[in-house]
Amino acid sequence: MKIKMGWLVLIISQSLLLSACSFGQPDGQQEESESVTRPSVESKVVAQDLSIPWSIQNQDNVFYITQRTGGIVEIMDGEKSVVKTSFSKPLSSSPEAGLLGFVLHPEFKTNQQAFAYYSYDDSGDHYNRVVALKRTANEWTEEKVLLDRIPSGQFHQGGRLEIGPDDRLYITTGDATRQDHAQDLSFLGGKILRIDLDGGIPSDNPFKDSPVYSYGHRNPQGLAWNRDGELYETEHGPNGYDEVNLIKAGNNYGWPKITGDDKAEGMVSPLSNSGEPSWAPSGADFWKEDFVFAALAGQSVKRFDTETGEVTDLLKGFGRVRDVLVEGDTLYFVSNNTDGRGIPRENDDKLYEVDLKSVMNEE
Ligand SMILES: [Ca+2]
Repeated sequence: MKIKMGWLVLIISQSLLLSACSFGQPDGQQEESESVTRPSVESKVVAQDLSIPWSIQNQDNVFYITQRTGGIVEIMDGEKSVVKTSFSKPLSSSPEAGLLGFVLHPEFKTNQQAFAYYSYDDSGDHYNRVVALKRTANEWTEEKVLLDRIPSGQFHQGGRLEIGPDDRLYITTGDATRQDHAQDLSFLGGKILRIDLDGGIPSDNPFKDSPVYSYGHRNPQGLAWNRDGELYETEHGPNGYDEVNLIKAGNNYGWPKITGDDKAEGMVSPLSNSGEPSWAPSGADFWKEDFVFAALAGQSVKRFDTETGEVTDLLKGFGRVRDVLVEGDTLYFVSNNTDGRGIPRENDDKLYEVDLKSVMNEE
């Protein structure tokens, strides 16, 4: 189905205040109440009626957005179509699970390949896997499983995929609520993994014959490299204490031994943490020197100033935000109000576009 979309400027004439109950103890979700408030900046709606959108890619003026419930939304010239994903296992419907990360192959234009991270159920147990996909005429078809049996649990799936400046595939995995996995190099949970695009283990990985790049993570969510090729990450902490980390090969980021500003020998503390309030950070990107990231519980796009170490709100008032993409001075982001923990507005969820220079002028 194709839906013609014009450029819409979202105007909410009055702010609505609503309440939502909190949902048990899922990840970083301790919002006591949520409010639907006026957007803090002017924006354009690029696409709407998305079903729990998770990850944004853009190449040659086509957006590719995964939906956690399956399918990849393609948006070109304001036309939206949902392209079916054909996987070898049925998607898990656990909270936070499903079709998560997605990244196009660097040679996508010629080989039509991409990579995806999804959760599935198998004989009563739950796992995540990383697969290579191919875009055929009518669907995205799974071609090869690159990494399998990544632990999945009730919460903390990880799931972000990014291709680094070194043309390797980086993968974030959650501890799947089994905390001790994060410190155990023999488990794939609670890690940042790094593999070759064909699924092989790079010979310069920090641990021999292991995809583990860094460990001691609880639920890492966003990855982005700055202009110097340094890797920054966002991570969900326990009841607040969400983190921004500078990731280096072989480092131990401390979970579950240390959180917040705690220090311990052989472990790396975050560059910044949220303290008690929860950001529930997710996808990330760089705009110039600033690390920009989505916040779910924090209902905003946040900016980590790499010089001062300060985290501030870049924009808010759109509800929960799952992923961001920066292209030049333009920020794209997807809301996540249909994920069962937010308050969906009319035609949610949406892909928004914002001019970052105007945002900075308004500050
Ligand atoms: Ca940590």
